[in-house]
Amino acid sequence: MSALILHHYPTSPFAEKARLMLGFKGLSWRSVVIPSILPKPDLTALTGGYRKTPVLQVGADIYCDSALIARRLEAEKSSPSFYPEGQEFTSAGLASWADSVLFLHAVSLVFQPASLAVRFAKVPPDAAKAFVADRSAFFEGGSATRLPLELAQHQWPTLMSRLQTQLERNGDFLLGVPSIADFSAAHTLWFLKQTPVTAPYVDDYPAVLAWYQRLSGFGHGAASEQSSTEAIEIARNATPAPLPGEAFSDPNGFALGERVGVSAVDYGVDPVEGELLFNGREEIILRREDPRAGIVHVHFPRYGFRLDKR
Ligand SMILES: N[C@@H](CCC(=O)N[C@@H](CS)C(=O)NCC(=O)O)C(=O)O
Repeated sequence: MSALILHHYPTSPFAEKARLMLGFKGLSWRSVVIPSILPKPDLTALTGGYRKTPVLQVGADIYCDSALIARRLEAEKSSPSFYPEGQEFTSAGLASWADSVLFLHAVSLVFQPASLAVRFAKVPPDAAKAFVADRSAFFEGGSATRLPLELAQHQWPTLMSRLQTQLERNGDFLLGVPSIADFSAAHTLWFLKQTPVTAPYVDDYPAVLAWYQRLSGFGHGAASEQSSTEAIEIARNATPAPLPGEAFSDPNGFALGERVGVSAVDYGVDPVEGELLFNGREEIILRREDPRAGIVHVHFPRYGFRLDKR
């Protein structure tokens, strides 16, 4: 059986979501640390151009986006589940809202000057400048826009007060039992907790803080280090997993075998080109051949990713 390989870096909130998901499932995994800004030649040898963090690799199968990584981990180990029975729409819907709306509030709060000054205190000025430039370009061409700081500050107390009230009345987790919604909200709070400037956005709400600590308590599972060149070698020597069997007809007429581009809708919209191998309700799979990684199957969530003819 192929190992689970997470391509990530320590300071990425969505990577923290993936690490906590691995911890919740009690899984062992290999850790490949990737750069936090472009270029990322070893990552894109596997993905074909997708540059966001995290990415999960299982042999020659590459899973982009934490929403699909959650589904792949669920397939790896179904219990405990991210999608409590009878709450499939609510858990995935709330997770998707938290990953976008809640997260973009935190991005504005974290990118405020006082917070950046602390985060970059030990980073050489050129590296800090390069990071800020990378992230400005990252939002070009997608549907998401950066929230003005004033609006994020204005709306944050509403979001946290609602969360605080629900947690006080309704138990330990958002849907009563743990679900993907908890992990999608927790990584945003983790992001804010990283410096004393933004930690009060969480700490001022005791029930929220206790819930966040409950989720952090799941830990990260058992990780061992791996180099990016070893990961590429693993892909090269592996055969992609059999495709899922699912009858689905594409509403826009995309046919299997067609050459397509797949890109995120919101931000970080760099397209990945390949042959459309699978097109289902939750997942799109492209086949691509890479000079270093060989034949790989690159998987994307359907929701939040668009298909274009090439
Ligand atoms: N929808 C994506 C969002 C991932 C995301 O925005 N990741 C950030 C880091 S937390 C990123 O890719 N930043 C740019 C980079 O790492 O190059 C997911 O759920 O995985």
